Parts: sequence; structure tokens; C-alpha cells
Amino acid sequence: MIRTIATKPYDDQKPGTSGLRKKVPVFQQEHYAENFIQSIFNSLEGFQGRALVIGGDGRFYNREVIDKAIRMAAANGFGKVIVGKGGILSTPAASNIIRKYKAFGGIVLSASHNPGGPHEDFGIKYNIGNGGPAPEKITDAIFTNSKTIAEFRIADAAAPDIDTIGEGEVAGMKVSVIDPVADYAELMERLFDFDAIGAMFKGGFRMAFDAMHAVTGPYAKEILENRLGAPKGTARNFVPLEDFGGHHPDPNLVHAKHLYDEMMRPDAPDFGAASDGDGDRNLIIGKGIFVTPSDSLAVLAANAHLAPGYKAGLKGIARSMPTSGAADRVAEKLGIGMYETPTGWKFFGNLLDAGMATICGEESAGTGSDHVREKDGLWAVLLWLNILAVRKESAKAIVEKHWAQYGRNYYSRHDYEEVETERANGLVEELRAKLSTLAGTEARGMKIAAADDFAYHDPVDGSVSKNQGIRILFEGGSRVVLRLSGTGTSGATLRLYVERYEPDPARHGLDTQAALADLIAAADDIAGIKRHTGRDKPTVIT
Ligand code: VG1
Ligand code: CO
Repeated sequence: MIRTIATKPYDDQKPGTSGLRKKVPVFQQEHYAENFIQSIFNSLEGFQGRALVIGGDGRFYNREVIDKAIRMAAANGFGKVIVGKGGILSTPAASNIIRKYKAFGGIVLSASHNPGGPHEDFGIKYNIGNGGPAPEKITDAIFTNSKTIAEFRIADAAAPDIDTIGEGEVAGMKVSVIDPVADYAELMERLFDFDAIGAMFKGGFRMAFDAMHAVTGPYAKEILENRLGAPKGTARNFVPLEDFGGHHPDPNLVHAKHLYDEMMRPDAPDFGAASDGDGDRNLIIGKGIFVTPSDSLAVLAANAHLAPGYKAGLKGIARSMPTSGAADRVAEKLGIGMYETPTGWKFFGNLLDAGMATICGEESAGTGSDHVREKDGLWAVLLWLNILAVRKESAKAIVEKHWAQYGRNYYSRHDYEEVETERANGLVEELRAKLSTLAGTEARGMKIAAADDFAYHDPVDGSVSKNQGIRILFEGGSRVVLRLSGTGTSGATLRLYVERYEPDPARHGLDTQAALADLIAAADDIAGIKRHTGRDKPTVIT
């Protein structure tokens, strides 16, 4: 039986950079998840009888919401739900399933790299038929609908067992429980030279992949160990846990410091990598070198043609605005298009669909290509492995040669987390108000060439997204960028991005923070970060 249940709206269901993220107790309020899911369905048209993909990163509350989502999909008229066994689907795998099985869209349950557990974070995002995150038009509609929602529809019938692969049904809707890994692994086999990578492992190449007890564990185990023949133990922490073992599944230098320390030792494995909660981010550490995500994007773009899936070359490269300009130099050399988008993967979708870009990346450890419409952690790792197998050089040598050829973009991000929302907004307002007066003035002896609040004009659909981050550009190409995070779940997170281009190879061995010190000080002079936040240093430096 299908029931229509009366409900009252919540006013805080605004999807952020990627979906709605809140603490678990917020999601556990009466009808909170139901309201949001119904608001998604109310924002869509034409899905009657079509398929919906559902899966998540396995965090606490995943199963409960999957059960509700399946029964609500049935009650709203979907013809079929495709769900990963155990409710598991990494974000890139979900994107692939949507595309491969021509589903109408998908619901992905994750709060990405944020911690999980009864008092930690949960999230729901909606992906459209191209496999990518819903564009702003849809997320705006979801928020609008959530503010007036009065009822939702749900099937009374119990949802089927999602722990057994096979076909079932709920209230006349088919439910297909699939292996979450198989389709994804098959896609990777088509893109990369598994024989070459396998031969490299056979020759003694050693790697450490930390799945951080998050969703990539089963994918890494199957692909690296079973299909590529890497030694057992290559994939670590590979069992997804509801609380990620109590850690942040965030593959950065704070939460994966153990891996970094190991990779800096003389007896380190040849290559180290990690992925986040939902499998879309990547951390790349060669023996003796951490590769910044911005550099990784540039190196991958410059070498992608070495992998079978990209041997025809790239159509273009896209990066988020705060990501360093390292990839721009590669695009210039290749003579292909370079696109600068706002933060968040949803802005790459149109460029990928239009065949204007092949590879995309963000400074926040997201890299991906037109094989799906999400960033893809394991994909980046496999492309690196393919390049290492072909070039037969270390990751360190490859990166240093890249700098020698293109110059080095020193780059760092400083995060000020859990700042009082009013203070963070105060900083941004004050800075916005004086933006037009900054050009031509000096900070710490450096001349400001221009300052603005980044607005993106989508070249495909003509839409305009304003206020996407404040940029202060100095003469000579250095810059600082400030923006507020759209994924935090408590207070505000201020992000400061700092970049300096250094063409001189004699100056490529500097300490990053030292190389950027004057720009960091200038940013504080201009924006009053310490004064507004009351902090004397950032929470996280990457
Ligand atoms: C952050 C990153 C952004 C990324 C987003 C989602 O957003 O900066 O680059 O796309 O997270 O990634 P924000 O608004 O907090 O800066 V994930 O792995 O959390 O889906
Ligand atoms: Co993620």
C-alpha cells in the first residue's frame, strides 16, 4: 500500500557544494530525510517508470535512509531502483551505474570526507541522468520545495533485503541489488593498461593504498590486489565501517599523516595513495614526495595519452577557480581549451557533456575525466600507476621533471574551521565592500593588479553563477583567493588559497609555506583574517 503522510517543512535543507550535509541527529528528526527526498522528487519531471540508482558510502544511518528512499521511490512512481549490495556505492561508481544503465538519476548518501557515526555527519545528494551532481537549477528547486512541503509518499511494504544480489520488488517497483564493484572495475580495465601495471607489480613495485575504512576498500581490494596482482596488504583499512574506525576519512596531510610519514622514510613503498569517505577524492604521495592535487592534475593531463583510454589526447582541461594554474600551462602547450569553473564538481558537467573538456580537477584532491561525471579517487590512482608503468620513473622524478619543464606553482590552502558564522560573513562583507578599491594598491611590497568576486559564465548553457570566491591577483601572477565552504556542518569554514608561480628551477626546492609567506601575510593585511576570526593560525594547512 502507498501512503501519503502529512509533514511540516524544515527551513534548513539548502544543498551545499555537494548535496545536503548535516549531523546525524538532524537527519534523525521526524520526517527530515523523507522531506528532503520528497523535495528532490518534487523537483524532477518525467521519471515515471524509469530507474533510480541508490547507494552510499556505508556510514552510520546509510541503511535507514536507503530503506526510506527505496520505499519512497516506489510510492512516487519510479519503475525500478538499482541499489548496491549492502547499500554500498562509491560516488564515482554510482555515477557510472547511472550512465551505464541509463537511469533517470541517483541518490547518493554520503558526507564525503567528514567523519561518520551517531553524532557525526550524514548527507544526501541527487545526481542527474548524465551521472553528475544536480546543477544549481535543480538544487535551488529542491530547497524551494523543501520550504513548503506538506506531504510525502511512501510504500508501506517492507523494503527488500539489500544484502543479496538479485531482483526483488516493492509495491510494484523492481529492486535490483547489484555488485557495487563489478561495473566500475570493468570500466577501469577499459581505460587503463592493466597488463603494464600488473607487470610493474610483478617486477616488485610496492604500493600502499589506504581506504581509510571507507567505501573504496572493496574497490581497491578487487582492482589492485585481485585484478592487478598487487601483493596482499596493498589495500589497507579496506573494510568500510559505519564510523570509519573513528577517524576522518579525509585523505589529507592531517588525517593521513601516517601514510605521509611512511612515504618519507628510506624504506617507503614506491607509491602511496588514499581515498575519502565516498571514494571521489585522492591523495597521491610518491616515495619522498607529496604531490599537491593541483600538480597532480597537471601531471596527469600532461601524461594521460600514455593510458589507452586517453591515447587520442585530451579535448580540454577544466579546473576549479581556486585550483592552481599548473594545469593551464599544460593546456597551453597541448593547444587545447582551459576552463576555470567555480568550486564543486557540478560545474564540470556541461563541459564534459559538450566534449569541451576531458580531464577536470580541484585543489581539494578531486580529479576525474569524462569516463563518469564525478571526481574519481581510484581512477586518479590508476592513471598514476599507468603513467609510472609506462615511463618507468619514480613519481618524484616525474613531478620534478614536470616543474623543470613548466615551472612550479607553489600552492597552499589554509582552512579556518568552525568559525562563528557571523564573524565569517563579516569578513566576507567587509572584503567585498572594498574590492573595487584594491587594484593598484600594495600589500607587503607587492602590487595588486586586480581584485574581484569570481562569477562564472557557463559557456554551454549561458547560466551565470556569482559570488564564487574573492580573488586578489598580484602583478607577476601570484594570487590569493578567499571563500566560505559549502560543505561544513557546524559554523563556517573560511578557506584561503595562496599561489605563486616560480619559473626558475633553481628555486623549485623551497619549503612551500616559506615560499608563500609574504602572500599569506598580505592576505591577512587585506582581509583581516585574524581580526575577524579571532584565530592566530589556521585549523588545517594543506
Ligand atoms: C569542498 C571542496 C570542493 C569539493 C567539495 C565536495 O567544498 O573545496 O572542491 O568539490 O568539497 O567534495 P567546500 O565548499 O567545502 O570548499 V566531496 O569529496 O566532499 O564530495
Ligand atoms: Co568525497
